[in-house]
Parts: sequence; structure tokens; C-alpha cells
Amino acid sequence: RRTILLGAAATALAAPFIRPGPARAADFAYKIANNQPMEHPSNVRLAEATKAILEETSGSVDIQIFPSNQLGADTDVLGQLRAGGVEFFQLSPVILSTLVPNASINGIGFAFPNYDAVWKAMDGELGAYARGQIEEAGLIVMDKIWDNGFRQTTSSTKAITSPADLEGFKIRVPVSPLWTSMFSAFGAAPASINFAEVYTALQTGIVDGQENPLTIMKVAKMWEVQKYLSLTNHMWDGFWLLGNRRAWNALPEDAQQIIAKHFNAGAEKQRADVMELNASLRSDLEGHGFTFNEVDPKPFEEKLREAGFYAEWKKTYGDEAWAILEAAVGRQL
Ligand code: X2X
Repeated sequence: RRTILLGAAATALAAPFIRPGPARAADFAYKIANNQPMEHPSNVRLAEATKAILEETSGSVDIQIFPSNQLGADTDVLGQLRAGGVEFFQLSPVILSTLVPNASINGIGFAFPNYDAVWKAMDGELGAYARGQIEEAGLIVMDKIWDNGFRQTTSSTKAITSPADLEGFKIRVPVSPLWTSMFSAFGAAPASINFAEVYTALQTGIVDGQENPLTIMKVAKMWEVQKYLSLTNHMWDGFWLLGNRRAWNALPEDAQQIIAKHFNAGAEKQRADVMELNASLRSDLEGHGFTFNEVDPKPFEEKLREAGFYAEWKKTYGDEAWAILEAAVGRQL
């Protein structure tokens, strides 16, 4: 009880998303953090899941959502998760690679042709491989990865129509060696910036562009600080739902099962939500002032190949991981 109260006091300023509480005090008052506002499908489904967990554990497990980086920027919260200051955290595998190097392998440029290939891989061997790596690093990870999406490129200055448009382009990328490497290979000038600072970085002109899936362009209101949206589809990214091992092991086994069941079901529903949103987001974002263009991905992939991007990352991940990726996408990269 004592530590729970201290934890609550320490985070009181951060104002979590408040759900009507249970009548009794919870045995386990846990936190889950992520970088998205409550409107993002991740948090809509997370709110449902945590409510179901509270009910099915008869008020014993009360998980509060801290959206929008309220507990800190992603790379800071990853440290808090390891230390146990936060019990659960949704994080991109590509950012997670700052701790678990091979976790970023799903983010290799142009690896996945479509969502079917993504879910087959991430619910199959590639996902199992990544989860194995994450567990070896001492973290808990739920089986089902949540969707972030295929990433698109925005700019305040010009449409990105060919790899040449990326030369010297000042673009924000999330904090991760893979992202920096990819945009360096394009000849761009990538700046590693946590999502918490992206809007300000674009607003103040520290960078001219950024890249994210359409759902995030929408919930982050990117049209306020960006003009052109190029459908580059240059990589697929998700969010693993991670847990602190000590906090997880402190839970009774039946509570663990209930939590895993609802978090994994939430992931599947969130994937469907994002898919549905994708169908309408282009016209929605155009309505907000974005100018869209499509690109032929081939010259972009070629540019990465010529720059030695694939060869370098094959060496970094190692033959075993690379073979699992190639088997998952059904071709040599
Ligand atoms: O930081 C980003 O750009 C975001 C929101 O897509 C991730 O979490 C990787």
C-alpha cells in the first residue's frame, strides 16, 4: 500500500486519463504510458481494456492510462519502465532498439508490401523472434503488437516525389539508429527528436519535415505545421505493449491472464480501427489543407540499396534474424 500511495503522489501532477474508480482500493495500482492522445485508437482500445481488467479482477488491478507523453518522452519512459517507475508502456519496436537492438527489424525500408504481410509476420515467426529478444533484455511483452502504420513523409517546403527530393532535407526522425541510417542513406539530414517535441520542432523550423502514419498526422494535427504529404510507405511500424518484469511477476497468475487477454484483444480491435481510418484519412487530411502525392517506391528502395543500407543492416541484425525477415516478406532484401 505504502509504495502505491507514493507512486500516486509522485505522478499526481501528470493528470492521467480519469476513469470512474472502483469502490475499493486496488491491490495493484499500475500505470500504462504512451505517446498518443486519448483520441488515438490505441488509447480508445486501451481504455476499454483497462476497464475490462478492472471489472474482471473485481477491482484488484487498476491500470491508469498516461497518454501524450505525460510521464516523459519515449526514451525517458523506456528507462522508467526498466526501473519500475511505470509498469506498462506502448513503444515502437524501432525506438525500443535503443535497448533491444534487433527489435527494430520490422522497420527495414520497404520490407512489407501490405498489411497482410505485416500481420502474418508479426503474429508469426518475425514477431516471435522480436519478443524473444525483448524478453532476453528483461522486459515483458504481450503477444499482439498494436498498429502504428505505414509511414508517410510530410514537408512544409515541397512535395517529396523522388529520392532526390530528400537530399539535404531536414527531417525529424524518432530516436533510433535505424531511422537515422535510413534517412542518411537517402542523403537527407535526419534529426533524432522524441515525438513529444515534434510539433514544436516543426513549428519553429528546426526541421522542415517528419514522417508518420496517417492516423498520427490526424491526431497530432500535422496540417497546422506541414503542407505536403507524400505517400512514401517507406516502412511499417507498430507499438509493442511492454511490461516491467518485477511488476508483472508480482501479479497473481489469474490476473496476468486477464490482463494479457484484454491487452491482446485490444490490439486486434485497434488494428481494425486503424485500417478503417486509413480508408478515409486521405480526404480528411486534404480537407485540413494537406496536399497529397503518391510516389513510386522503387527508386527509393534502389537508393537505399545503392547506399548499402540493406547490406549494413543484414550485418547488424545477423544472418538468423535477416533470414526470418526475408522468409516473412517472401523475397530477398
Ligand atoms: O515518434 C513517432 O513518430 C511515432 C509516434 O510514430 C512513434 O511512436 C514511433
